[in-house]
Amino acid sequence: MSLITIEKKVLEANNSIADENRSKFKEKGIFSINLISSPGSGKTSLVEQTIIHLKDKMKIAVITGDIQTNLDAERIDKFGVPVVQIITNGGCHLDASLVRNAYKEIENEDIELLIIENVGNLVCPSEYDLGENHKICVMSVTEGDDKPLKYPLIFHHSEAFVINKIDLIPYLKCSLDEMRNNAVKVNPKLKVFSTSCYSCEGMDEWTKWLFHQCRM
Ligand SMILES: Nc1nc2c(ncn2[C@@H]2O[C@H](COP(=O)(O)OP(=O)(O)OP(=O)(O)O)[C@@H](O)[C@H]2O)c(=O)[nH]1
Ligand SMILES: [Mg+2]
Repeated sequence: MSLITIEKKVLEANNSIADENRSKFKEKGIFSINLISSPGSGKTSLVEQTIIHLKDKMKIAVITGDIQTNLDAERIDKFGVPVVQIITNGGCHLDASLVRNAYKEIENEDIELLIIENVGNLVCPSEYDLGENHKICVMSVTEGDDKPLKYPLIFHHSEAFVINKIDLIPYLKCSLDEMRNNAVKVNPKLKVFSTSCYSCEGMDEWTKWLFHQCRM
């Protein structure tokens, strides 16, 4: 009983900081997305491709979360965009106060699109509002087409679903249609993209949609 109360209080405190983040981002004209996936689905690869496709059209910054390393920030830094690494030291998700502190490092930058890469975890980050405009769920085809049904929460909360690594489909028993249908069964409003960060298939569609969301 008391555990439930504590959890509720933690989430309420988080939500109020998330609202502050959202107001600040709005005031600064920043559109933000929160990328959520299990480890290795391709979040950082998607961030890299998104920067390549959109950097001449808009000013992008990245906050990236990791349990232990700054390897993802090093990868993003090579693209010359402002990037802040949050190391959670074991924490399995980002929360709004971590994002608030990270944003202070880049608040003087001119930013139109803020990409927040969450810690690799398909479950815990789903519950934490960071103040983003959209949560985006990323899943790779190697994870299996039944996973949207098995991990529904993130699909309920997401605006879009990026199915990544479609270049690997010929080698797998995963059905792209089945994965898409299962996701839409959980959330009929979900916008679904299929991408490969290797061949760049689907990248134009994803980045055009994202650009449009930012300018709406
Ligand atoms: N075949 C294939 N491999 C990919 C694709 N996208 C990413 N990868 C590979 O998948 C591995 C993980 O990619 P990352 O971008 O590091 O994944 P991530 O989700 O950021 O990982 P964490 O931050 O550790 O959770 C790397 O070896 C990538 O090269 C893709 O579209 N196709
Ligand atoms: Mg990563």
